[in-house]
Amino acid sequence: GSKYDAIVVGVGGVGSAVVYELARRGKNVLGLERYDIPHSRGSSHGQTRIIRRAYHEHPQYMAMIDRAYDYWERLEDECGEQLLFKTGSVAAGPAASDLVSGARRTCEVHSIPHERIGGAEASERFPGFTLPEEYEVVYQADGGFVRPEAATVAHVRLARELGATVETETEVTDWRSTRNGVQVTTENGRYEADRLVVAAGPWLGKVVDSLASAVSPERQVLSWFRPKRAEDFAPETHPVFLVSDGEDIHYGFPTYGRPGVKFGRHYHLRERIDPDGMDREATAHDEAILAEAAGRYLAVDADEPLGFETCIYTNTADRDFIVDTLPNHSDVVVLGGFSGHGYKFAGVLGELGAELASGEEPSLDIGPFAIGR
Ligand code: PYC
Repeated sequence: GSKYDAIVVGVGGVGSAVVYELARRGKNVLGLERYDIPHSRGSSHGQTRIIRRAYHEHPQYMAMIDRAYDYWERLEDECGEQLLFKTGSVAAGPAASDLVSGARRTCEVHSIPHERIGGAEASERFPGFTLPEEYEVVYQADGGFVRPEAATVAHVRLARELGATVETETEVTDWRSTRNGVQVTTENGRYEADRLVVAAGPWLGKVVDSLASAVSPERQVLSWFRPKRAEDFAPETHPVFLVSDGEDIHYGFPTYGRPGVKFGRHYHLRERIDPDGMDREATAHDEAILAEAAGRYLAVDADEPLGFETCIYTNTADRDFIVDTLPNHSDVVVLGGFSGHGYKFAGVLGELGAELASGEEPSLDIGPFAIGR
């Protein structure tokens, strides 16, 4: 068949953005997706993902977060749908916790407007919370959530309108570098391109053997709980939140896209899994630990969960991303290892992937995300 400028392996949260950004640059692009658009076996389902400026992880994400907000607003204009909801974000916990001290530090270093309030005051202002009184809370008004499934669908629709080809239910079984590009083998045939972009989420270590030990897929369980008073969890009323107990971080959202309050535990049980063999049912143990924590922090019926979903984090050793070309394969771009905090950047990662796959200088410093860091 014809030779593409680029083939993108994985058309999920990030891969769909790469396909769209390549199509916007006028490239002849093929996206290969093993499941459907969207699907719920990877890391970009469950209706909502947090976006926040109070980035406790590291100030190195700040340039990227500014770009992420710009990206979501642009994509909303292009697809005609609301994808970003600013609800405000809360980081709560002991003042000395990495979460709260990191959120505070990032806001101070980057002059981000924020408020510091106590746990009792936060629970008064946002009555969905039942936070410990002695907790410190960093509230930042620009925080909110984005809609992963809707954005994946929008990226693919817009990319197709620009001439991109996206094949679904098509598993990549092999790829190799050739003298003048790459050859990709699927169950349905072989394709050639100048460049390859791998955005395979938790399957990254399977698609790129040399990265198998750099990434560790982790089983993550999401839960939905019935609020005691629905109005306390409307997106106009309740912020997205992360709460540290000094050790673990829990997080959640106002009600959107599905009944109830979505709640999870960041680095849930630290279970390393095979994305093809993972148990996708929530166990009694999953349910018990999520219900206990939800009951601790939120005005919800913790004893009667409304439902669960499993999802996958793809963790690197330092929890920072991988955005790079493969050593000795400058025509192979890798985007992955988002370690449970990447989705908010999906569009920016799409831009960076498209730049690398077009031989352009990346528009942000990707040094911290180098494979060999
Ligand atoms: O990146 O904000 C985030 C987040 C919250 C829970 C998991 N990731």
